[in-house]
Amino acid sequence: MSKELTLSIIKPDATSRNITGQVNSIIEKSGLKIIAQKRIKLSKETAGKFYEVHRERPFFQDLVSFMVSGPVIVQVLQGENAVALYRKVMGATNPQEAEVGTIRKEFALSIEANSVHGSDSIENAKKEISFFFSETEILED
Ligand code: IDP
Ligand code: MG
Repeated sequence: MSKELTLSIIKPDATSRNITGQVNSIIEKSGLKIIAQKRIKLSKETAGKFYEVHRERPFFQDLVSFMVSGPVIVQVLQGENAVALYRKVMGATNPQEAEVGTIRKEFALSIEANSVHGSDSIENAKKEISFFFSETEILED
């Protein structure tokens, strides 16, 4: 049934260009529902913790600096197969490889400044949602 949840982040390259609404429009047209959303400024510590799995990757420091360079919108999306569906709606990590109509193809500036984050598994979605939201902030349909 349509109870799966995933975590989305609209990244600083998108908030700085004032295209939050355009990103949300693609999300909503895909059938996903934004059931929680807030605009926050990440600290280096929080961004580093969130991207912990990438700590040893060469791009880690740059990624953290980018993620704290401006506000982000953290969101909970609900829908049938929300995790896999949102990965499809986002498009490939590298926008040059992303399919037409995906958020990253439409808006991403580079492989790093690629406009959105989406959880990559149901297990990680649960962890990532609770990283940013308390239960009382999430109103499921
Ligand atoms: P994903 O966001 O598509 O799941 P991940 O491999 O989990 O991609 O990487 C997390 C984020 O790190 C990417 O969205 C992107 O912002 C950044 N990133 C990934 N690969 C590179 C790279 O090769 N160079 C610079 N930044 C990268
Ligand atoms: Mg990832």
